Amino acid sequence: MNIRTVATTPFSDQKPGTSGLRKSVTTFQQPHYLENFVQSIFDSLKDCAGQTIVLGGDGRYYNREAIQVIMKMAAANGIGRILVGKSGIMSTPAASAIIRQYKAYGGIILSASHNPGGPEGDFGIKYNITSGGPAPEKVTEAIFAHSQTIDSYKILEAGDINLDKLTVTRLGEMSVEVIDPVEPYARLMESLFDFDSIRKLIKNDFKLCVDSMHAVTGPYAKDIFEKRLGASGAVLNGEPLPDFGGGHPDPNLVYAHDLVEIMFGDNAPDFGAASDGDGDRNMILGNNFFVTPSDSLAVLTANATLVPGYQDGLAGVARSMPTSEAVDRVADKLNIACYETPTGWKFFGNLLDADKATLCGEESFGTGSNHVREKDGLWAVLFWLNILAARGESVEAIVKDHWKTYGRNYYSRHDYEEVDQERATELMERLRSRLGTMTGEQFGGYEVKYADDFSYSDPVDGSVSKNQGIRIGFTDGSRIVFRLSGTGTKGATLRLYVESYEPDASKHELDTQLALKPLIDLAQEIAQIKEYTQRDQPTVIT
Ligand code: VG1
Ligand code: CO
Repeated sequence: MNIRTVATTPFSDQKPGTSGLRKSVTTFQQPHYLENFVQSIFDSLKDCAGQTIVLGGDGRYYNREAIQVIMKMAAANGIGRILVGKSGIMSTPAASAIIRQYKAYGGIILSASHNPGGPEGDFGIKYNITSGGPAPEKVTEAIFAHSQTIDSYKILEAGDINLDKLTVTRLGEMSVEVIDPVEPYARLMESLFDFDSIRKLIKNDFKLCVDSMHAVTGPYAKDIFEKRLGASGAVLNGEPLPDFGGGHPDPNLVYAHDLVEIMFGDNAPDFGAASDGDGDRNMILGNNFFVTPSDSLAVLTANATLVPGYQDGLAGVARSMPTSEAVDRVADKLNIACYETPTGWKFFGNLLDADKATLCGEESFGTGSNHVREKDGLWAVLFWLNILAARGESVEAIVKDHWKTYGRNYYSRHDYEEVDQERATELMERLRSRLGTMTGEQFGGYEVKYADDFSYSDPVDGSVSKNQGIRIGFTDGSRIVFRLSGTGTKGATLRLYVESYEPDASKHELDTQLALKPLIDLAQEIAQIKEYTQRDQPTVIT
């Protein structure tokens, strides 16, 4: 076995963000860049010698090359076995499921999720722990610390492995198994949902359309919706492409335009959904109807006992801080706990492991449960289909009925992408400096009830995460939240989250942007967004 030790020097920018290390492909293509980070992962793992690691990615440009490098480095670092997805493909939730099913030590997932791909696009890498979940902050901090002192990495000199055949081979002493990344995931889904009733629903002329956006869910969606559930032709853009067909694999109303055109056109199907680059996000649409992710979490929670995998009820729910409080009202009624965590799925891991929460969600089109430790796009689609089959009503009717029962949380997120980093930081600093004196302050009809920079104490391990976003809450229950993205790769992205609560059912039909206009104007006044970002309009409104 020929292990080469290669001398290297640190890169200062290898600090993982909200979800792993994300950079442009060209950054990753610099000599030693990928290798330094991978070696830092292995160096920060204790007792990983001889263990099993799961490996795969969303199929974006540079996926295959990176996989070959990582496998050779794993072999040189004493890993016992690698389970790699066929063609290098593995969705994020499937990787989480496979880590758990095979009792692997951990996993390495190659994805920049919803960021564009291709030679000019982005690439990313994240490490998942034994539970199947994203590495918690103490692990990502250790990886970063190693990356800042690294002086060499180890790699096996060997030929490439054929990723396109299901085989078991060796790289040095390490076993390499190329596995089917779809089957174990599809079986898990069959164990949670009532496939028979969904199949019947589809047979009864219920039409659905699932947009995989030329990203990782294509093979999963074809297997589950077309093959197992009989919805032939339901999958749109189902071929994973290295550049996602030039698109932006972000399932929202702006980027999932193919689906939006179909669902808001004449003779629209009954149900539509889209997923992102790595398959952990979902957007749910009815015929001419958009379900906000925050409402989706609330509806799934309220209807969970209709689904076999959750028929005994939920231990609790959790949502990220900027996610609307719609689910809080359901938890209240069900008399179960509701946790508020910082943005990013890694903060749900402890709550799921400790069985404090069963369902979790984020406003950014992420929903999931304790079946894995990642958010799960197709799981959410199946959950909705199961509810639709059980209730026999339309998506719109179910959501409107939900509002009638719980009131409606009008909710929107405005993103200002690629703004100047320094100015965005200044905007946040200025807001931060005003927080101490804001409580009780009156802005037009709004009185500030609290203003803080969100800090989270994990109820399981006691770890504290500070500076997680600025919240300004008003006495009428409405809120505005500001934070800077931790996944962007160009300049800064400012996110403004706006929410108001309307209990009166006669006022549930307003256009969201109109209903929220007074608060959006107020956010502008308080944060001077236009002045700082030098933009008149947000880049994306969801
Ligand atoms: C965004 C979302 C966050 C999500 C994260 C990773 O982070 O807001 O809710 O967990 O992306 O999702 P940020 O820091 O840019 O706001 V994914 O599907 O990109 O792995
Ligand atoms: Co994603």
